[in-house]
Amino acid sequence: IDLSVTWLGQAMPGCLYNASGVWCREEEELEAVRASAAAAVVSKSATLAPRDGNPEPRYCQTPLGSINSMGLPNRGFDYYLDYARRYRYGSGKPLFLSLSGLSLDDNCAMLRALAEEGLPAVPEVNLSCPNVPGKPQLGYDFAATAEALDAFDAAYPGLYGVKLPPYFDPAHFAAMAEILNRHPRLAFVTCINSIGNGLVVDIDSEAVVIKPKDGLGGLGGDYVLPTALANVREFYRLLPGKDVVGCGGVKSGREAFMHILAGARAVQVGTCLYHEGPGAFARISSELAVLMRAKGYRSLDAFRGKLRTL
Ligand code: RRO
Repeated sequence: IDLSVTWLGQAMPGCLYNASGVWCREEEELEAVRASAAAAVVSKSATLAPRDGNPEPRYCQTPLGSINSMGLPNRGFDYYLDYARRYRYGSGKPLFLSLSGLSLDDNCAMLRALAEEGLPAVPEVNLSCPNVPGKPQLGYDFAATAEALDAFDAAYPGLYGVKLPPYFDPAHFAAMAEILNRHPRLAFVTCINSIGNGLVVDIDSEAVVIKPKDGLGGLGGDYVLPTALANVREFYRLLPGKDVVGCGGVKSGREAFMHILAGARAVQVGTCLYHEGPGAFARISSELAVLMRAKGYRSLDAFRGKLRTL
């Protein structure tokens, strides 16, 4: 069974890697992902300056997934740029740098700095951080997204991607696709970030489970799988010539298979990785291979995007 993927002109040894934010804030974590059965590595969303993030508790596991309001804790752009300078690209595992500037100027400054280095690292600009108090998600403001993508094109001469929030209406899929399709160097979209501003309630304490934003936070895990699949499938159809990276609710080979069937080129693991650690990549890969063998598929190309309708 061949789990390899050709993407961005490169052969990757598999299709799975970490979702940005999980196991990727410190160099040791990034290196643990690279050393695992993951096929690529993406770093924690960076701001220009380092940030401590929101007060704790700011992450909570539940029986159906997770809720977080981390608030963009990260080492600052220069830390991840320095990691990118020293990254072992020869391992065949692409490095993605997630960028989440607090302003359009900050995002463009990071993109220009990355471009000046001429590194093979690929930016994934985060248009969907739900957890900085007072900062709406860019991806829900279509005019601001259009303006941002024009500025990214001017700031960065290479291929790049964006991390999108979940959308819930066909009119929104169509409107966002029309904007994204104006940008040929926008090579991929990652769908989805967490479903923003959910509320988990603990009956025993009669309280919320995380401190920031009076308990509101981004949902991941089982809660989000159908929403993630809908976003992958819709953007796979609406963005010809671009790739879709699936993210949301992957905890076994079965969900990875579903994302690829819906059109995903590669698949990220978030909540499950947070709890299981980088050993999750070898487990999910072998489960995917077993499922493919049972179905008679020898490569991911054999079933990618082939989800049937009734
Ligand atoms: O750091 C966070 O709170 C965070 C970010 Br930047 C994001 O994009 N998605 C998320 O669930 N949490």
